[in-house]
Amino acid sequence: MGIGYAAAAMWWRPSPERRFRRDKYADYFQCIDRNGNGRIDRNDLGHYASVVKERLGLAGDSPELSRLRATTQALWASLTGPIEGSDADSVRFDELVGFFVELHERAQEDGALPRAARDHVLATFAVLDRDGDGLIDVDDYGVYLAAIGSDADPREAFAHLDPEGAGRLSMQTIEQRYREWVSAGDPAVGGNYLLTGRLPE
Ligand SMILES: [Ca+2]
Ligand SMILES: [Ca+2]
Repeated sequence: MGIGYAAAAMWWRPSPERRFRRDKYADYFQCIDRNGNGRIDRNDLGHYASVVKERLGLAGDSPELSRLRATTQALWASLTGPIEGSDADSVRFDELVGFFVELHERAQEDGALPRAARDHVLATFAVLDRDGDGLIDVDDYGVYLAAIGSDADPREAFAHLDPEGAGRLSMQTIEQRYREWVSAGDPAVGGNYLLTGRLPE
């Protein structure tokens, strides 16, 4: 009985670090659920691709647009693939939070990013790296933020990811920032900005 009570108290009153992580995951969900129907599915990622297409004036038959469609599709698959839900074609809020909580716990245990996290970070990197040259600059990042509907200032957010001012982020740096994004409970950590460009409210 005492254990049940303690578990319930923990659920209702999570530590500030846990609450902060959960709020981050929630903000990310809200950003990628572009049509706000409480599920992440193909339509949301299709919306992402159309915003980028319009913003950059990409022609319907351009290689940039094909690449964009392929990378957003892979990003969607990286989230729906490892999450077993009642409906394999979409991801609910609680499923996505569960996914990140598990990544966090597994990374705490053995320090390595689980396979599912690696797929998600690779897919995110490919979406960010529009020209496929293996580096992300502030313009790439700004396009991503606009397309997920984040109101963050890209320069300000980028500075948190790139404190030394190199101007470009490699896959290795993005992976490091992704680990921070998943696990940091301290708002001062730069990686908190990675997926949404901002701290949760
Ligand atoms: Ca949706
Ligand atoms: Ca690039």
